[in-house]
Amino acid sequence: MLDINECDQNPCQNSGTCSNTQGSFNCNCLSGWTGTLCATYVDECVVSPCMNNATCTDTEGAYACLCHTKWTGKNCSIENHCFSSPCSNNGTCNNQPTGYNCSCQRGWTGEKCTLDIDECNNPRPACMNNGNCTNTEGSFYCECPVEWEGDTCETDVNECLSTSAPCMYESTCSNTKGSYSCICGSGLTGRNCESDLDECLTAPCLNNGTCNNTVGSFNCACTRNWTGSMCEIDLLASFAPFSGG
Ligand SMILES: [Ca+2]
Ligand SMILES: [Ca+2]
Ligand SMILES: [Ca+2]
Repeated sequence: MLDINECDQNPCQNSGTCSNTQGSFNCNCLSGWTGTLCATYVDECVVSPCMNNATCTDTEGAYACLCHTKWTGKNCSIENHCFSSPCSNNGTCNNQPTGYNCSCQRGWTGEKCTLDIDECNNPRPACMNNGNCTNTEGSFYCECPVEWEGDTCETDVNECLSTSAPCMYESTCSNTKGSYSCICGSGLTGRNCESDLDECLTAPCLNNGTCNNTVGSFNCACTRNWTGSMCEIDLLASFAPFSGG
């Protein structure tokens, strides 16, 4: 016997799926629709799924419950212990079957997040690198040593980039973690190359020349017949061939 494939005519409505059978066909309806051809709309609210006097709103293929404040969950069947917003200082309330608990924001503790955490009294100091810690309600702040900066004094200050660069007389500045060092030019010494090196202490002037110390250098006042930066040149020897005889 010859079977007609009714599905060729798309008999199922509202996006129902058609399957052909011997002598007939079936429609498999999307949720929210029923009937042989999926032509009948189902109102999910008819069966009153929303509990505790909630308002039911029928939607296509589903429903939504608008719960009263003391109830929660898809069907408003779960008691909402968070309805009075019991967690302070922007803490998050977590509803539980027999009560609630609070997830507190940073800086707060206690059952209802009402207690300040004293960050300055922690075993691990809140301010790094010997910063001075001051506790405040819900937070804290640090006063950092000059070598460090940032909320918790965690960042090294690059002293070499400061407008008042510490290394003097154009000596080379090298930043380090928590400090800096200066590489002094010749004739200078001290942490910031601020001190002149007294070269005269090493008696650099030869042949009874007099040493004059200067900032960053020195010079020699030579005795008669000697010259050169260290009085090392004998004028008589140099010019002897040309001097009168
Ligand atoms: Ca605090
Ligand atoms: Ca530094
Ligand atoms: Ca000098």
